[in-house]
Amino acid sequence: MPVDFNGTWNLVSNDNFEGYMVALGIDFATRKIAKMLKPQKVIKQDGDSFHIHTTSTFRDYVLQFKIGQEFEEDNKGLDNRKCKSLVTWENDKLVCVQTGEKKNRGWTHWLEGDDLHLELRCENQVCRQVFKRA
Ligand code: VLZ
Repeated sequence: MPVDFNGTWNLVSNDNFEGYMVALGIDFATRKIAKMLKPQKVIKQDGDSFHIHTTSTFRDYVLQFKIGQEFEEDNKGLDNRKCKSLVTWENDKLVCVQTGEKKNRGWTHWLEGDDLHLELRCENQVCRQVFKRA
């Protein structure tokens, strides 16, 4: 049985989002706004299909994928760079590799107790986010 990520999750901590955004080339003005945000994630998981909606007062981002099926991701409203993304299970972690212009780009989701964790990686920067159930 895979882990169940279904639910609505509110950001409670956000370590080095600034470094992650700098690595992505997000401009100063956008970073100033973005780092104040407390995004919410709505995750819908049905078998191997996922729908992750990250919402905030500033911008929204929607990601839909199936485990093991590579897809083109446009990162619209983030850095707007296209990449090829592939999400797989690594034990109980959901691991995404985003292949493109930026080295070492990807993210990992996992559950720890009642918390949802997200590690966002780009080049030599790692951002660590923790979410609690809404
Ligand atoms: O999450 O890739 O859950 O896509 C932040 C929106 C969205 C706020 C961050 C605006 C998306 C930021 C992180 C403006 C620069 C992400 C994946 C894993 C799903």
